[in-house]
Amino acid sequence: AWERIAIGKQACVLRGFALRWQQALLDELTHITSQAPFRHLITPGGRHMQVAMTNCGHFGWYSDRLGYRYVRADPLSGQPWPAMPSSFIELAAQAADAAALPAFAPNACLINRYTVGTRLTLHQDEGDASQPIVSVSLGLPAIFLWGGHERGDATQKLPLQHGDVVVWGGVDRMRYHGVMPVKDGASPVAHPLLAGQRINLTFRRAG
Ligand code: MD5
Ligand code: FE
Repeated sequence: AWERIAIGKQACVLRGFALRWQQALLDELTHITSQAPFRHLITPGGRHMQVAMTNCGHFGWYSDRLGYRYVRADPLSGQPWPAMPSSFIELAAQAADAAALPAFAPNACLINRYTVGTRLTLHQDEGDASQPIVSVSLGLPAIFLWGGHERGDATQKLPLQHGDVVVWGGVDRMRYHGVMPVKDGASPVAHPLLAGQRINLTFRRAG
């Protein structure tokens, strides 16, 4: 059972929506991260990101001294990113349908790993704003910071738990957002990928 909570004109939280897929997601994540391991990317300013990242799908989000961009191959291996599993595509498409932002066909999935203490500072996502973003939370809970269209706008604190899915589209797609430092706790699910960690899948249309 899941529940839909509106958080904007074209944004909502689907509480528990991903629980039905959790076993498939974790099995696929084990495979993906064996091919394309988590790594700390470098910002254009030369700093290591606290969040460790990898990708699957036709395009992967990447950052180095040259800037942010989507790339077709993993610079670590020179190989294309692992394919996006059908369970990922299905979950993202069904979540977008449930959020009334239908016909979502993601070709990029950024996989973020937060260990205890890791945060993501307030930022705006670049990219094709005509397409929604679907975000899946697994493992440790986190507090999502949700702002407005200006960096200085007030932020709302939104608790996200294992299995929650958030969908952003249309007028809400370019709002500032971030993640508060992840707190220690027992992961709600026993799995090596989730012990003391939060994993977030961010589905987008790129390229
Ligand atoms: C996370 N990741 O929990 C979040 C989930 C990122 C990132 O922010 O850039 O990897 S995705 C949150 C998001 C995306 C697009 C728009 C909005 C939020 N929004 O308008 O609030 O690791
Ligand atoms: Fe973001």
